[in-house]
Amino acid sequence: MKALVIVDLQNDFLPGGSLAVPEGDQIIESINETMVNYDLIIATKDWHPLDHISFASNHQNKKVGDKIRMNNIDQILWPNHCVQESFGSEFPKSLNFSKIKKVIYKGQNPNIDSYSGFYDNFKEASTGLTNFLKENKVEKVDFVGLATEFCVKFTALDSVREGFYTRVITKCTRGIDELECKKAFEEMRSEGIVLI
Ligand code: VGL
Ligand code: ZN
Repeated sequence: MKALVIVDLQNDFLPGGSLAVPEGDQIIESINETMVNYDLIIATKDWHPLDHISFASNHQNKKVGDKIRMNNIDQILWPNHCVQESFGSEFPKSLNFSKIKKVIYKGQNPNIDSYSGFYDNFKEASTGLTNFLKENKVEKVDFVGLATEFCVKFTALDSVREGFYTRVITKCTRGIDELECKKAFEEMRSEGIVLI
């Protein structure tokens, strides 16, 4: 079985959203078109409570973009985004989301961020994505979505570590920073992810 995982394609990550990825909207049509090639389509959603640790608004004297050290890991502070049940957390209307069989939520724990769709940033809590893929006899997983150098990268890296044949469809991803995206693609390739 071959699955497509759409990473964090949510209004807040699109132009006009609170944490907009440049050109994030330009991948939606190609994602809709490629859906016909898969047995199973899954989406991840960033799904934060209002008091989430990654929001600069929850830290005194800190601003968006600042880095803090929390529980031995670096945390970048973001604008409020993908708050549970908000418009910003929804799929864009133009995405053919009726084809999505399962939504995997991440980032619900207020004290820890979760870039990967498989595990939180401590590598402790699992989202259930591995089990869902295995229950459905999936061996091959292709990834698309936002943002290349954060959630797409960390999700794809966990996928290959979990033993899935893992590919990233580069034209169906967009990132925040061009140089960081280049580095992210190199890291993914060096870890055994196939870039197409
Ligand atoms: C993401 C920053 C914060 C992402 C999520 O989906 O790449 N980036 N939360
Ligand atoms: Zn987030």
